[in-house]
Amino acid sequence: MAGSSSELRKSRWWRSPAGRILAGVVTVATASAVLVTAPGADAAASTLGAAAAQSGRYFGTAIASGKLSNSAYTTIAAREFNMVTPENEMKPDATEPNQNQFNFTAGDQVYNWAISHGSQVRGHTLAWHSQQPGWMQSMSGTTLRNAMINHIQKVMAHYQGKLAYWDVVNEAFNEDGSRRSSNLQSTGNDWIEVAFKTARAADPSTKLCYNDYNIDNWTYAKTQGVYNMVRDFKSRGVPIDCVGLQAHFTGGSSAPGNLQTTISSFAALGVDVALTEVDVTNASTSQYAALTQACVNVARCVGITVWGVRDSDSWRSGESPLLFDGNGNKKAAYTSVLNVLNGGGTTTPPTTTPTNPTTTPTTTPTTPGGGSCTATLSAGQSWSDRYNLSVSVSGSSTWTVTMTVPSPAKIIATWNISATWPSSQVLVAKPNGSGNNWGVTVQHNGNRNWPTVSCSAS
Ligand code: 9MR
Repeated sequence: MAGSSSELRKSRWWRSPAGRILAGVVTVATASAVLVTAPGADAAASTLGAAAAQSGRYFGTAIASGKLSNSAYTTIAAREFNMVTPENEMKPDATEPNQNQFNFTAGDQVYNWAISHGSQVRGHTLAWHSQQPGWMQSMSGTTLRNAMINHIQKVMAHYQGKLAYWDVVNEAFNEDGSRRSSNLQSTGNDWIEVAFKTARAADPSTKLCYNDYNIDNWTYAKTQGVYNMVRDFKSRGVPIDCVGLQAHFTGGSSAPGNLQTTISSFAALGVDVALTEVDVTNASTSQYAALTQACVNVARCVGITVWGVRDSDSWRSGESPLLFDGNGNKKAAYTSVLNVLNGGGTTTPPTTTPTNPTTTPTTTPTTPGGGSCTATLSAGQSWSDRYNLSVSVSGSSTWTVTMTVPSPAKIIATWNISATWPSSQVLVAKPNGSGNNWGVTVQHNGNRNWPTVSCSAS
C-alpha cells in the first residue's frame, strides 16, 4: 500500500536590497539549505482573496442565499473571495422571525457554502434599528432591552466559535454625530455597550465590531461621533474589537481623500478596521484603487468586503458599482484592486520582520492512504497577531491535507483550496482547481507553535 507523508520546513527571513521579503526554506530533516522565494511574497496572485492574503488580509463579498443555486455567481464567489458576509440572512428579521423562535436555515446555507469554499464568515448583524422582526418593532423599554439581549445570546450561541467577526451593532448614529433615534436607543444610551458585553460573554472567540456608513471621511461629524464612542469604550474596557466602515461610495458619495487617516485613527484606538460593504458609482478605478491602498497602508486594516459579486447582484445595480459586470466579466476596477493588493504602486506593505512561527516544527506521522503526497509548509508574512503559511503539495493532484493548529490558535483565512472544518482547530483542505500551492492565515492567540499537517492522496 502506498503511504503518504508530510513534512514541515522552517523558514528564515531577510530583506533583499529592494526591500522585498524573501524566504529561505531549510528542510528540518537534513538541515540542508534550499533557497526559494516564498509563494505569495513575490509572485502576483491571480484572485482577490489570494492577493489580499499575501498581506494577511481577506477580500470578501456579500452573499445572498437565494443565489447559491446560480453557478455563474458561485463560480466567481468561490474563486475570488475568502470572506463572506450574509447579505440579509443573519439579520434579526431572518434569525428570530417570532420571539424566541429562531430560524438559522438561510444563515446556515450561506455559512456552510462559505466554509466549504475555504472562506471565513462575518456575521451581520445582531442589533439594528432596521430589519427588525415585526414583534420587535413594536417593543420598547425593558422588554425590548431583554429581547435584544436574548437575541444576541441565542444567535451567537448558534454560531459559537464559527465566525471570524460579528457586526454586533449596526448604524446607530445620525449624520451629525449624535445617536440615531430608534426603539433600541429609547431603551437607554447604554444599549450599545450592553450589546457588546452580552456578545463577548456569548462567544469570546469572535471579534466584535461596530459597523456604519458615512464614517469614512475623517472630518465628518458622524465619523467623529463613532470615533468618540469607540475611544470611550476602549477607555472603560467595554469589549469592542473592530470597526467596520461600510464604504458605500454610491448614491452621491465618493471615497474621501482622507480615508486612510480615518482607518489609521480608528486603528490607533486598538481596534481592527475593515471596509465592510464597498461599492463605488460606476466602479471608478481610481476610487477602488485608492480605497484598497488606504486599507493596505494600515496594518490593522484587516480586509475589504464588496457588497455583492456582480453588478446585477448589487442593491444599487443601476450604478454598476461592483468588480464584475452582469455577465461575470472582470471590470477595470477589478484589475486596479488586484494590482494594489499585489503590491503595485509605491507603498511598502505594512510588514515588520516576520517572527512567526517561533518553535521548531515537527514532522507528523504519515497517514495511510491510496497514494502518496507530501505537504510542505513555509512561513509567509507575519504580524503581531497572525501569520501566513504557504503550503505546497507534491506527489499527487488529488490530495487531502489535514492541518491542525495548536489551541488557542485559529485559522482565520485560506486561499486556493476547498475547505471543511471538523473543529475550529482542524482544517481539511482539498484542491479547488487552483493548483497545489495554497495557504492559510493563522491568528496565533499567543500560541506560535507550528501546525501539524498530514497529506493523503487518492
Ligand atoms: O443589500 C441589502 C439589501 O438586500 C436589503 O434589502 C437591505 C435592507 O435593509 O439591506 C442591504 O444591506 C445593507 C446592510 O445590511 C447594511 N448597510 C447598508 C446595506 C445596503 O442597504
